[in-house]
Amino acid sequence: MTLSMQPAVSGWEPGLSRFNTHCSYCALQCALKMKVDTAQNRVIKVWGRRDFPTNRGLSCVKGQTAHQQINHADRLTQPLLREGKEGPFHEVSWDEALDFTAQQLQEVQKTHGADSAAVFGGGALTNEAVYLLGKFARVALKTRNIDYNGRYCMSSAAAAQNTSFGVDRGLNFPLSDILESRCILLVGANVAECLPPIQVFLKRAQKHGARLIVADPRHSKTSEIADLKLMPRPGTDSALALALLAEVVAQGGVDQDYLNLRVTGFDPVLAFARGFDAKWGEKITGVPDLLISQAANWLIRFKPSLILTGRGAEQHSKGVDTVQAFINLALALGQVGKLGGGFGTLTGQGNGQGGREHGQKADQLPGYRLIENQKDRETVAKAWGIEEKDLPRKGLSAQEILQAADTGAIKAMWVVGSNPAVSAPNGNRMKNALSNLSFLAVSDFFFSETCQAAQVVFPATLFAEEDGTMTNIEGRCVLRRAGVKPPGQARADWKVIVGLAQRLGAGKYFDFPNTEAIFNELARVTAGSRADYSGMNYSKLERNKGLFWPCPDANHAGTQRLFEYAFFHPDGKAKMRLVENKESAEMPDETYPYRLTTGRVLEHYLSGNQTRRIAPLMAAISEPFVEVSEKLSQRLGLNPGRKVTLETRRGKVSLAWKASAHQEESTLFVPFHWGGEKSVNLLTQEALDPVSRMPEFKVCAANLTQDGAKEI
Ligand SMILES: Nc1nc2c(c(=O)[nH]1)N[C@H]1C(S)=C(S)[C@@H](COP(=O)(O)OP(=O)(O)OC[C@H]3O[C@@H](n4cnc5c(=O)[nH]c(N)nc54)[C@H](O)[C@@H]3O)O[C@H]1N2
Ligand SMILES: Nc1nc2c(c(=O)[nH]1)N[C@H]1C(S)=C(S)[C@@H](COP(=O)(O)OP(=O)(O)OC[C@H]3O[C@@H](n4cnc5c(=O)[nH]c(N)nc54)[C@H](O)[C@@H]3O)O[C@H]1N2
Ligand code: SF4
Ligand SMILES: [Mo]
Repeated sequence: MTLSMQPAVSGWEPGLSRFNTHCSYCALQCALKMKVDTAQNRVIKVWGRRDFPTNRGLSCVKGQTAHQQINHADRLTQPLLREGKEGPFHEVSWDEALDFTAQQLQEVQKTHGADSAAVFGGGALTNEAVYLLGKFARVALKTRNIDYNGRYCMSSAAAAQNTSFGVDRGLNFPLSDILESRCILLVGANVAECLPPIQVFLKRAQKHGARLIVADPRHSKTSEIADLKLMPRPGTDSALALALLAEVVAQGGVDQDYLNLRVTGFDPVLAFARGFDAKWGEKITGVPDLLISQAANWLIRFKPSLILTGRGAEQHSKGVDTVQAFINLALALGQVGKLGGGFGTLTGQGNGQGGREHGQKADQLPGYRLIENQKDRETVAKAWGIEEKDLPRKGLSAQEILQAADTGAIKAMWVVGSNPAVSAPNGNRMKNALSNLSFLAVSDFFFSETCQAAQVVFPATLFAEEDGTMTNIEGRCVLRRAGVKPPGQARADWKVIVGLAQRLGAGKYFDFPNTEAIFNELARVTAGSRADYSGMNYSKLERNKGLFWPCPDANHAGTQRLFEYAFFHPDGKAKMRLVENKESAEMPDETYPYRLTTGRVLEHYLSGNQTRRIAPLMAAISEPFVEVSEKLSQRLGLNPGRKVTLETRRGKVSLAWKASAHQEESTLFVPFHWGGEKSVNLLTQEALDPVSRMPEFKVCAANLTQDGAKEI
């Protein structure tokens, strides 16, 4: 069973306490209640909270077992340090680890310049940690090079939404608005496994008569409930969007009144679309033209119609253009800003949304302010009490930071809440990049593959061990309360940031007694920005089951729906931008005839450093596999008992395989939650989107051969 609904909790028992929290994993941030055996400091039961509107009592198998991380035997409980980068790690005191790290960072910067030190953050960190990490990089470390793993995640969608809407909030409406939709097109999103409670919302919408269209080259668990399945070849979604728009135009589905009132730039986009049709779409995508016409027809007829994209559409070297093409479609249909209709992107990480709002992205300052905008620089510098000229400028993106480590331009790095040794593309090169650094520090609560390349490891606290806020898939900021004590010497990320800032001589800018004080500063600094949190505080968040931004003053109830009346551009209108269809960076050829794509399974989370340690999750799936279409497996005569070798221009991996009855024939799919020899990122490529700098995780040319005598 993937989802469970637990009974409401009542009563009080001696020796036990309860606390409200949110799940440690994905962007839904399901509200959970945990029961604690206080003497043992152990969570003994977990419930999904029925009173919370995003999950309504639901939680998935990861949330139900998230507490098993808390007392896990593998937890890091003491800072680790080693001589050089090869020797054994020793447990050391916090002072020793922090002193050593500060000294290493300073030495590298003295010799190679301020920007030779980099910070690599993550979308699982709280808003408080993210805000402080961005401030730390610019004010204490004085480097321009800070970026985070969200670059691998939401960056293409964020860039396209900014262009069209003037702002980027994954969903610009509360999740429950899905229940109002009459037609939903999901592109490259497997919500049944990745955001399971949304599957329940989709089913409920279908019960009310909504049609669900799923575009995915695989027969995913999500497409099982689809009313219409489109199976584009990986990397062809922009062509699908263009063909759909051409059909909407041809079928008279353009809402001209809406465009005249609310949109600019539509004439050239519609004129361009007239040069295409469903037949052309079929040629590029492999989706039968009749299905493309039918999908367009449903989007026109069954309104409100809603288009949602996931990483399948976005993690491409043309991800921004692809998302843009779907936004153009949603605007042409006249749906964005209407209840139950429009466009949205399904954010992935627990704080993927807040993670990019508050300053750990190379080009942004808190509140989505831009680091290259003079007025934004002045506002933030003033709020921080520094000179504008001392604020570093835009730095490198995540993948470019790793590339710079490989070439030697970056010499020292602090990774906080990411495991790029597993999750970055072109893994062999990334391993070199990490070991090439003269100094690497990693903050994590479990020893990760990235820790293996570190000289210092800081033991972090888990979600249930420290207060902090997260901003979920809807743009709702929620407060997570601590309910258990951290093990050993484990310390919250924000405290480590403060400790290092003090040692770098910037302590006065980092004088915070607790996370609430950090949040209050964050709220003040974002006043007047696009992601305005200035009307939020901890008690208000708790009373209101979270608050949607912008929330610009103490009496403001937060903004659930962003585009009801206006978009965020100065003229209040949305913009269409003409995008042409492009090929993927690597197309299949004779040597590499298939399209390798990658993604997720329900039971594991991202690089797997957390979920590969949880027994029930490992019992469900312990190994990666390659999913092959039944037709292809028959054509190649694959033997069910034997492994296969998957090869691309960057490497080879030997894997178990399974056949999928319905799957686009050229598609090979591998989940990426494993490191070492089984890591599919040994095969993926570094082609980056020119705007978002997103790597092309979702398609590269590959070959597949049967292994010799190796039994599974
Ligand atoms: N169980 C679980 N849940 C998670 C996560 C996890 O690791 N595990 N991670 C979280 C995070 S950070 C994220 S970003 C989200 C991601 O959530 P999703 O975007 O839903 O996840 P993926 O599995 O990466 O990709 C979704 C689908 O895209 C399809 N796909 C692949 N290539 C293409 C293509 O070229 N075009 C189209 N149309 N589809 C394609 C895949 O077959 C897959 O079914 O999930 C979040 N939730
Ligand atoms: N091939 C392929 N690769 C991909 C993707 C794909 O679809 N295909 N998807 C990409 C996407 S969408 C994403 S989001 C990235 C994610 O990739 P990663 O950044 O590697 O994600 P995680 O595995 O969550 O890594 C987080 C690490 O930090 C730790 N951690 C979690 N929370 C905290 C915290 O609060 N503090 C500290 N200090 N540590 C913490 C965890 O234990 C874990 O080791 O992967 C990307 N890589
Ligand atoms: S992993 Fe996501 S869907 Fe599952 S319980 Fe946690 S927040 Fe909810
Ligand atoms: Mo992600």
